[in-house]
Amino acid sequence: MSFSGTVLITGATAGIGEACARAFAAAGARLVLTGRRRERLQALADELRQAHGTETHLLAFDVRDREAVFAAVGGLPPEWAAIDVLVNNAGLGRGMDKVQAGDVDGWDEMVDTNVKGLLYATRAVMPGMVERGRGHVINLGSVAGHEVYPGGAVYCATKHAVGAITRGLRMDLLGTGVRVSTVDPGMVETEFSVVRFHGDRDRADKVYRGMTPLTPADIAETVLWVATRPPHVNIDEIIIKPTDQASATLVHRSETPA
Ligand code: NDP
Ligand code: 8X3
Repeated sequence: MSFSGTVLITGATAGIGEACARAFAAAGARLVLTGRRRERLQALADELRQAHGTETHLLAFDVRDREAVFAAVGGLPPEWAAIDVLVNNAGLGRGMDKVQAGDVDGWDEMVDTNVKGLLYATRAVMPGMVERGRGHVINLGSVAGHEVYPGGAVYCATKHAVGAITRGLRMDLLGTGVRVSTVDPGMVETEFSVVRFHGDRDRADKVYRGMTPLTPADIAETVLWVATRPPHVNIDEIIIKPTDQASATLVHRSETPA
């Protein structure tokens, strides 16, 4: 698959966003890479330049910071301002406590990042796409946007919101030529579970024990495929799960986790 446009990826410092950067770079894209950890953005940019000659522009900001998002996108130099694809990937889960014992700071983090951050990035990029009469917003939803599981009420609510925003945005953009899609993975082994469990690597490892999860590259390949359909084709949503996962809670494991 080849792609010659400019792609802005939120959360390109790890996991699925980083894999999307690699996939789009290999396909020939120019990349605006964003995330809070600037040194990781720089290392990725260096790697992609060496591997594919990829041109990159780096923006380190927190998607929860509304002013920072609008300043970063609004301040793009003219040669980087025309974004063809926005990959709204930055996101996280925090904890798996029951609501009645929930960590309220974690709720704020999830809602502010997964819902409000996604909206800020979309609002900042969208006017240019509408003006040019083309563009593509690809959101990272989740199986958690289709199902709910114990201890996941707030995370699942944010991903249900991503689904609602995706569908509403597609209606709002009807007739503009701008496409809107969501790619909704099940279990993908990234830093997601380490972040969810506040750095508890052993607990994070247990999430994937005895089963074969998806890789970030599996999802990146799907995102690239969605972006490279002909302009008259809009892939609305794709749910992609490991073969070992039948639902958010039903996972086949070859051994019982300790
Ligand atoms: P990772 O933790 O590996 O990566 C998350 C990325 O999001 C990092 O690049 C991080 O960058 C960025 N990010 C988080 N918070 C912020 C913030 N406030 N501002 C800017 N960037 C931020 O997780 P994944 O790659 O797994 O997750 C990517 C997306 O995929 C998320 O939306 C997640 O909900 C979704 N998803 C993940 C699944 C999984 O099983 N892993 C399954 C389904 C969906 P930095 O910390 O440098 O800012
Ligand atoms: C992340 C995967 O199953 O924890 O969206 O919801 S899950």
